Amino acid sequence: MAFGRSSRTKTPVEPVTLKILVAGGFGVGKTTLVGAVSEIRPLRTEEVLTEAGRPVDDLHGVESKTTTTVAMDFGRITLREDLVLYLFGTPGQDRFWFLWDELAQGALGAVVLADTRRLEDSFAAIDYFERRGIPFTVAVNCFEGARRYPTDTVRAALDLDPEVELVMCDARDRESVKSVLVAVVEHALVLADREHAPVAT
Ligand SMILES: Nc1nc2c(ncn2[C@@H]2O[C@H](COP(=O)(O)OP(=O)(O)O)[C@@H](O)[C@H]2O)c(=O)[nH]1
Ligand SMILES: [Mg+2]
Repeated sequence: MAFGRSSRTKTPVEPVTLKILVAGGFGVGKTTLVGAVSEIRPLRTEEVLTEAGRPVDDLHGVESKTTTTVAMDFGRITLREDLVLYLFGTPGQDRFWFLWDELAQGALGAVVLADTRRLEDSFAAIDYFERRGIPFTVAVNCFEGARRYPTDTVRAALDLDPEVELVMCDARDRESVKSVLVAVVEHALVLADREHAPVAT
């Protein structure tokens, strides 16, 4: 097929696709986060959804949670026309940990969601990514009714390395989640760049 120069310039670029994991304890908001930004109907094994089609402001956090994700959440978001993220929510239940290694294959980075009322629920995910050298960003899902803490306090409680970013978010809010994802991608790319940079002599 012959294309003139002008038609070639109009050919859309194939977007780069990146894989991002979404982890954190049970009820921390992983399914909510993926659902808030996904352009495709999130694929879930839980079909009795509480959050879909229901006003978000009548929810009261974990207390209103009636379903759980058995396998995983999957979603897609186009951050820019040339950059598409595939989101994979990690299974929240301990007995599905064996799926993580499979999911982590080829992931650029991860979001670890945390709830300040139950920070310890995020330790396992943080340990997991630290041990495997997968870049991650911690996003505190600010549930209403949960006390707000200064980021330094949360960082100390999670024992985060100085280079790990910690951001605040609302997992129900598209723009908020988008900025978390941008932070994750930027952080992971900086680390990847550093790893591949020629060693200074
Ligand atoms: N108030 C409030 N509720 C939230 C927020 N994020 C999630 N939820 C609710 O908390 C419950 C657990 O969230 P879910 O996404 O299922 O958690 P997961 O187990 O990590 O997938 C659901 O009922 C959500 O609607 C939030 O930022 N604020
Ligand atoms: Mg879930």
